[in-house]
Amino acid sequence: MDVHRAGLDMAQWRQLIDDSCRGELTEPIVNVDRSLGSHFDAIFLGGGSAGRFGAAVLRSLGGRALVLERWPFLGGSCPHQACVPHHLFSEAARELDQAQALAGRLWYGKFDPQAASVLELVELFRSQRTGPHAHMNWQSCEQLGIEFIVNAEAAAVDAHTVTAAGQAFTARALVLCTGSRAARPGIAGEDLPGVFDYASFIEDLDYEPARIVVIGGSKVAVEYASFYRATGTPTAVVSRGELLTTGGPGRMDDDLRRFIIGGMRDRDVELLEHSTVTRITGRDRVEAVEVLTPGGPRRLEADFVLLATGEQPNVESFAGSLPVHRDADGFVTVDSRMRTSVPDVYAAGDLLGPPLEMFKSRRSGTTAARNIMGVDAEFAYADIPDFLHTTYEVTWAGLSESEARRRFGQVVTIQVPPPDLAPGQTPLPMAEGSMLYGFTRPERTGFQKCVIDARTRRVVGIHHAGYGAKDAFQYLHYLISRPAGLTIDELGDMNELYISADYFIGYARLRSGQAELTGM
Ligand code: COM
Repeated sequence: MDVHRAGLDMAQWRQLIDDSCRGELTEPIVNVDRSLGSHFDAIFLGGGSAGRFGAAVLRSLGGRALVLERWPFLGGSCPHQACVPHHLFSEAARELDQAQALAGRLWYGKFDPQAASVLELVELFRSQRTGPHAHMNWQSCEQLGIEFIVNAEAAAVDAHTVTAAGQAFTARALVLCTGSRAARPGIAGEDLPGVFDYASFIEDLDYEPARIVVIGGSKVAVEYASFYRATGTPTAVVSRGELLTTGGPGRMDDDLRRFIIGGMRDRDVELLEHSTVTRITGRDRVEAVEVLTPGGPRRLEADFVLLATGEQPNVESFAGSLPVHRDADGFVTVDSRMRTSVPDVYAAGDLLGPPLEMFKSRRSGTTAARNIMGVDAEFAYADIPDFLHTTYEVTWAGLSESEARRRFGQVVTIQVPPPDLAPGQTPLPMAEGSMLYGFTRPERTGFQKCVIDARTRRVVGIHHAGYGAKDAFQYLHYLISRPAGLTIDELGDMNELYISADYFIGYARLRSGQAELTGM
């Protein structure tokens, strides 16, 4: 179907995408300016964030880009199975958490777990997800002028040639951005009905889970377990190591981690750390998960299991034709300009492995585009701002306290609640988003910490659990990572919009005049 210059509106895009997702429209949807031929400056193999943003920037720089995507929409897994549903569920988790905590108080009625349905939220997402999809296609077409073919399998023939929709297209450079998918851990019984990963959970769930086991110890495990439990469904997490230590201990501040893991325990999420799943059992559907825990074997009854055990790269469309170097987990390796080991072949997005975050996908795509267009650009993503959701929004950037102490020795922290008060002894950090908890359940208002190198007075780490601070971290991370850094004195000189979700500015001001910094 040729849609070039058809000027499809949002409703028409929704219709096309819906028809394709239902399998009623199987032909490729082609938005290519045929008058310009079939040669491009770059072809992006994959139309997720990396491909879409890369193509837009390549076009801004005067180049011609083609994006090829097997799904009928651009934007990739984010709006289909990953970030967007996750955010919907996390917002629901936060609302439900409050409804449970305040049940019978203020305007909250008795909490009715029967009324909070996992299935209903999944169905809501499924029924409406083509809205964002349509926006991606409409914006790419009408505002960004990106040429693309969606709803079509594509394959790399060599470093300059790709086939899609029964045709060959050539380019000066190829950008591989085919993404990743949930890895299967190889546990006996993992193919039973009722065993899902984050994608099949969205696609296939057709019953209301009554007992849930989540397998894994990383963000996905913690986030989905928090959501399931917030609906009132009994939920257990089985993790081989300590939760949230993926990427090495010290990646997340210990006090922040304790606050959020403790918060999950308080909300009756059963956490089995240092435990291994030996098998998943059941007949027509999963019935139990057998686990070896430090205290001996356990059998966890479950009618729903979520595998949250990592990702594997999608390499099928190029692995046979392009011998790009890959790491031990199969992810494509690139240099700081996103160049693979094969000349003129770049890679971007989740195909590069963790962190599987939006900023990395988009920026790696645009870095590749700039280099292809002769603009020298590098992108290092080792130092990142990061976040996750439990029933809280948890955000951090820079160094944990322990890592800062290791590197700088003399470190000062500003922490709320302060180390000498237990959560519950103070309603602080009561703030935007946690006022109701401040006056009803003070132990639930959140946690925050600012880590300062005492010698240079520079802020080297910021950590937050609460609501509404994530936005600030995008900018704070930039400020603290600049070569000049950000001193506590400069932070204390900013203008806070009281009572903002984090206290960093006000608390920095309380200490900024000190010649010899002390913590609080
Ligand atoms: C966001 C998708 S859901 S993209 O990054 O805008 O392409």
